[in-house]
This record gives sequence, structure tokens and C-alpha cells, in this order.
Amino acid sequence: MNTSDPVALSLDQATALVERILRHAGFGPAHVRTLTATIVAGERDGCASHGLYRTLGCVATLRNGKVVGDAEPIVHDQAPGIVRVDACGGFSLLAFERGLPSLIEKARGNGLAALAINHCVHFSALWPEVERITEAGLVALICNPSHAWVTPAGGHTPLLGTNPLAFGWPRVDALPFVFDFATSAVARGEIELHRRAGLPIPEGWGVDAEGKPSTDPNVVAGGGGAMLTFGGHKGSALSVMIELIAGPLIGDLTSAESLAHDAGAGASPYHGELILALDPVRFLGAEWATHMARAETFFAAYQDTGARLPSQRRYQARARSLREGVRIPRDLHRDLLKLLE
Ligand code: NDP
Ligand code: PYC
Repeated sequence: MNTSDPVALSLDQATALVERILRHAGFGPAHVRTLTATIVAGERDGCASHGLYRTLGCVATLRNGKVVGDAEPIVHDQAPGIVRVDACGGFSLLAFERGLPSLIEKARGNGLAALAINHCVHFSALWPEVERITEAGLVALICNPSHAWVTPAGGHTPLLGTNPLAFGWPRVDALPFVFDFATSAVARGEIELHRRAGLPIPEGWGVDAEGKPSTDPNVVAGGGGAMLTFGGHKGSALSVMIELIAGPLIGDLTSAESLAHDAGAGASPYHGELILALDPVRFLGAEWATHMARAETFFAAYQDTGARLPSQRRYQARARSLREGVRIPRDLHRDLLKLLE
């Protein structure tokens, strides 16, 4: 065995390891369950920036006193089309789980509905939540702010979060169409993985304190620099939209306010999350199947162009991991085991 060889884990082993670490750290059973499921799903689907690596951040955030490890979310029936869940300072995932049944019921009743999660600590990829909604036959749109690490196009000081935007469309006899990306050029987690591996980052991801392009992850993510949005002013505008609709609109923090709340602790962001669900059956009635079939024609035409659909790589990684398990960097495995000491 070479010390740089990755460590192979079956999905059961990965699950047992993450569960043990989170329990040992002091998270309550419901949070251990929801955190583990999402962390292992990230690794399984080949999303290393939101996979087992995130266990380190969850534990650090608890040790810093920046998350309530046994918070019990409170569900409020805010309006006929709105369910609000107060995460009470816990991680967002349990709040999502508690609010989901009401979101689905309201979307089926009204045609569209919103779930607003407040006062949550957030670290996760959004596609696991998108898939829970598409499994119910609904269209999903989810977004949230994060910490102010990203400068708007044309600026050079951080103000925006990495603000992910995710969309899902339930498909006939196929896994859902899902995209889920940061509105920064790349997720912060990807830069952190480069830093851990001692690698430079590609140009276009960030700038130094003077706004000059930088490929140093230590400068862009921590050394006075800033991350960049994707697509210049277009990514900036989308990111601002997310600051607004998943911030002030739902009575929660912007990314700048989340970073101020962090006060240098380096914990996961603390803010809200906005989840929208739309019901094709309510929109279309008896015409539903006809129009879902037209969407399938569209997906076929898309792939006929030679392009691949977002999530196809992820679904392939999932199928591979279900067969073969996952492989994680040896130094990550070592750092995870240290959390059990
Ligand atoms: P990417 O830039 O890799 O974009 C991811 C999305 O784009 C996926 O849906 C991916 O599908 C799709 N995609 C990538 N390449 C292609 C391609 N060539 N053709 C078609 N589709 C493609 O990831 P990001 O770094 O922007 O984001 C990674 C994750 O980080 C997301 O899951 C996001 O939710 C999470 N995140 C979470 C934050 C939070 O606050 N909680 C903040 C920021 C990010 P596929 O997976 O199949 O490649
Ligand atoms: O990777 O940008 C990121 C991120 C922020 C919060 C969780 N993930």
C-alpha cells in the first residue's frame, strides 16, 4: 500500500463511519440520520466537495457552538401556499424533512407551493432535496445564500455567497432532470479540496485583494481575495436574486449577514433556504401526460445535439458506487478517524 493510495469504502462502511463520527461529536439521532444520508449520497454520486469531506465541517461547526446539534425544527402553516420551518439553529436537512410533507400537500392542492426554512445552518448540496420533490411527481426549484465569499462582476470585494441554484423535473421512466450549481464559478468546497491537495485552482475562479486574477486557493478563499461568479454579470444577477428571495423575502440573513454572524469562527453558513414545488397535474389536468411526453421529446432532442444532460455524470457515479463503493483520499480518511479520538 502506498500512503497516497485512496481508501476504499463500501457505502455501508461509509455510512457507519459518518454516523459514528456525528454521534460521537454529540449530534442528536435525527440529525445524525439526515446528515449522514446527505453526506454519503454526495460521495456516492461523485460530488466530493459535498461528500465525506463535509463531515469535518459539520463537527467543527458543532465544536464552535455555531449549530444546535439536537435542534427540533418547528413547522408553521404560514399561508395556503407557504409552509415555514424554523430550524431553530440546527442543520437545514432535518427542517427540510419536517416541512416536505406539507410542501407536497400544498403543491398538489394549489398547483404551486413554497417551503421557507429559517434559522438553519447549511452545508449541503441541493440535489438530494430536489430529488425528494421530483419523486413526488413535482417540479422543484431551490436556492439559498451562504457566506459572503464572492465579489459581484466588476467588483473585487466579497459580498455575495456561493449561492446554489437547483432545479428538478420529474421524468417518465427515467431519473429526473436535475441541475444544481453554485452561482460562483465553482463551489467553495472545490477550492477547499484544491487547498487540501496543495493544488493551484484554475484561472477564472477568483481574484486577489486587488482584483487581479489568482490561482492560489489560499488567496482566493481566505487571503484577502474573493471568488468570482459564473458568467460575469449574469451569474452576479442570479446570485443577487438568491440573496433576496432566500434572504429578506423569507425574513432571513443575506450572505454578508451570515458571515458577520460567523464572527471568524469558520463555521458553516447560517441563513434560510427557499424551496418551490410546482405540480404538473394541477397545471395541466387531463392534458398532463401529453405535455410530459413533449418534455421527453425535448430531452431526446437535447441529447441528439451531442450534449449531455446535467446529472448524467452523477447518476453514472451513483451506479458505479452502488456496485463498487467509494474511494476517498487517505488524508481525508485519517482526518475523519481523528474525530473519533
Ligand atoms: P458544477 O460547476 O460542477 O455544476 C454542477 C451542475 O452542472 C451539476 O448539475 C452537473 O451535473 C452540471 N454539469 C457540470 N458539467 C456539465 C456538463 N459538461 N454538461 C452538462 N451538465 C454539467 O458544480 P458547482 O461547483 O457549481 O456546485 C457543486 C455543488 O455544490 C452543488 O451540488 C451545489 O448545491 C453545492 N453548493 C452548495 C452550497 C450551499 O450553500 N449549500 C453553495 C454552493 C454550492 P453532473 O453532476 O452530472 O456533472
Ligand atoms: O461549497 O460553496 C460551497 C458551500 C457553501 C456552503 C456549503 N457549501
